[in-house]
Parts: sequence; C-alpha cells; structure tokens
Amino acid sequence: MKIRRLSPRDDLTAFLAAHQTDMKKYEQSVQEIAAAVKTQGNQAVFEFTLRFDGVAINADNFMASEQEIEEAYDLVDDDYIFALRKAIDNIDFFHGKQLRNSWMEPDEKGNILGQVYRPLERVGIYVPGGTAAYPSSVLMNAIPAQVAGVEEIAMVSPPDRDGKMNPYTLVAAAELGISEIYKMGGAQAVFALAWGTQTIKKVDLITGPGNIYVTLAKKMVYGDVNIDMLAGPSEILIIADSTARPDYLAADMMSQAEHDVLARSILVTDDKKLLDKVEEEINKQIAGLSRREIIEKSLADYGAFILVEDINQACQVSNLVAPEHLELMVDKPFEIISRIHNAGAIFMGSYTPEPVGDYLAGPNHILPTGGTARFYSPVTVDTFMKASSIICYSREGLQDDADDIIKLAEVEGLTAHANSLRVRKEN
Ligand code: HSO
Ligand code: ZN
Repeated sequence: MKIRRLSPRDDLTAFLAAHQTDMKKYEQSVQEIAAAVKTQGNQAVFEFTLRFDGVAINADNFMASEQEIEEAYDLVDDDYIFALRKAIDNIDFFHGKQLRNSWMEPDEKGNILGQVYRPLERVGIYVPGGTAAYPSSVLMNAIPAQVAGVEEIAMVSPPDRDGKMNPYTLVAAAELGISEIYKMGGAQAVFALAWGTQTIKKVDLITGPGNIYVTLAKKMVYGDVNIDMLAGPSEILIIADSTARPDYLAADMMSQAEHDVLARSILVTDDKKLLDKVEEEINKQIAGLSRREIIEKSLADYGAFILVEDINQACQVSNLVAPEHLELMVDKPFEIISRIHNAGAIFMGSYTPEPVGDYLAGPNHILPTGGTARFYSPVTVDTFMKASSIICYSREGLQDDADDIIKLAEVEGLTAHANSLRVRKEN
C-alpha cells in the first residue's frame, strides 16, 4: 500500500478537518435514548441493550454477579494476572505522585487562606466492549479515582450476545476491588449513570472513552454531572530524524491504525529517504497482523507522511495537529521537548513505543484526541477531585480591608453587600 505524502505547504488544516465525524447524524437517536432512560429507567436500558447488544438481561438487576466474576477468573490465564498486577502497581505509583495536598496559610494580620481538596463521592466509569474491549481502560479509569479517594465506583461495560461481560475486563475490575459492575453500554449506560434509575444510584462524574453514541451522551449530560473529556478516534504523530529505524516507525504507525478505521497515524520527518523505507516496512509487516484490513483502511483514509525542512518545522506541524500520542524518534528527544506545546502523551526515543504507555508504564492512556490536546489534559487524579476555597479573616484583617470591599460593592450597586461590612466595622 501507498501512504499519502504531504508537505507543510499543503493545506494540513483541511486534511485534519476531513476527519471530523458529522455528529448531527447521531444526535437524534441519542436524544431518543436520553428521553426513554429519563422516563422509564431500567426498562429503557433493558430495551436498548436488547436492540443494540442483542441480549435480554435481567431488567431489575444489570449487575455482574460474584459467580460471574469467579467464572471470569477461570477463563483468564496466569500470565494475564501477572501482567495486570504489574500494570496496576505502575499506574498506582504514577498517579500517587499527582495527589494534591490541601493547604492553608496565615498572613501577618492573622487572615488565613487555603484550599481543601476532596474526592468526588461517587463516579461512573465507562469501559468499552465488543471489538474495542480494553481491560487496560478499567485500570486507567479506576486507579486515579481510587488514588483520589473516591469511595463509590460504578463501572459499566456492554455485555456480549450471551449476556456476559468480557472476562479480562471483569478480572481487571475485581483486582481493583470494584464490585458495582453493570452489564450495560452505549448511550443508555451513560444516561443511567448520570440520572440514576430504579436500581442505579446516580453519579457525579462519568469518565472513559466510548463510541460516538457514548461521546454524544456524555456531551448531553455534562452539567448534570462532570465528564473527563469528549473522546474521538485515536491518533499518533511520530517525529523522526534520519537516526530512526524504519521498522520501528512502521510498527508504531500500524499499532495506532489497528484501533479503528478512523484512527490517524502521521509520520513527520526531514529525511525523504526514510519515507520509502517506512512504506516498504509497512507492506512487509502488515502481512502478519490480524487487523490488517482495519490498518489498511485507517492508513489509506487518515494516514500521512509529511516531509518537512527540519525538526523545528516538524515540531510546528505537531503543534498544529496537537496529537493524542506523540513519539519523538529523534537522536536527542529531550532537546526538542521544549518546542512541543500540544500533545496528550509524549513518548521519547526508540525504546518507548506507544503501547508501553497504553498498558504498563504508569501514565494514563485516556488522553485528549482530535486536536483537543490544545486545551485538555490526560485523565489524572485531579479529574476525580474538587477543591473548596478556605477564607478566614481576623478582626484586624477585616478592619483593614472593609473600606475597599465596601467601595467595590457600591460600584456594583450592591448596598446589602456593603452593609455586611459596615455592621462589622462599627462593632
Ligand atoms: N491507544 C489507546 C488506548 C489503548 N490501547 C488501550 C490499547 N488498549 C487510546 O489511547
Ligand atoms: Zn492503543
């Protein structure tokens, strides 16, 4: 196969925009799901699960039973449990570093200011099923929540046609001690979490990526609950110089492309000869990959090689794309990191292929997609916390500031505000 070749003189913005899915097409059906779940609760979730997942589950209880969890353990192998536990340790360690300390500080007048951080009480995590069933996403959603101190985690994931949840997903949840697991997915699961049903208590935050229906549902409930971000198809941008190995570059582009026919893989380099070699490698390696068709379609529709003048220009292109994943396959990756302004996660050097971060290194793999790395961050412990400001004025402090506060209140025409200062000034 041939990969599209572009240069910074081409209209890269148009190339990137062509990707955006027309959300309008799906909006109406998501609105219908919303109305049904809001008015009928469980019965609506039951019907949509029957319609979309092709299975009738108990409409009074969508929860995975202890027996199902035990059965899941019988289905998974020991190597999986070993790797999973290693990933849990690393993710826990990394997110532990993010935990903020509440603080309070007095000044010389005895006024005290501060900020108290608290975990959210109850959160919902969405874990995709079907061909995109990622047990690793259980860890990436739940561990930061647990590090934050969230007490109630309700997990949802769609069942298969036999009414079963992916055993690897179930075991991942069980390893983290999550027991409130509902077999439901799609927009209906998001609405059930956000608004509650007869048997499901509503949550305050919903995190986790899903398909277009899930994303639209999250957009709709935002404000009633908080959400992490609006996820789109995954993408990678690789900046490579002449020292990069073509076989590594080809492998990494395809590791992203296999996620989805809509996934985007872009290689940016200042070495023209490298591009032919990478293309050759793609054609060589693709033959042995099980998701070959997805990869081919993804690379044909959304893949690109972009030839630049130098690595500085490569960084500019990358900042324009604001990729979810950025690999710096250059001789001295730390030397160019200051030029990178927009990226979800940055993978440095030949021995850090992106899947290291997907699974095991420790940082979160729930990252901003579709150029939203311009303003969104990865999921962190902060996603699951909120802050309250603390203000404690002393008598002396209030006397000192009262006139200024009164002035500011009067400018706004709020005399009762001014009055609450005056009554204290006079006493
Ligand atoms: N690269 C995906 C995460 C993932 N990869 C899960 C494998 N499993 C989006 O960041
Ligand atoms: Zn991945």
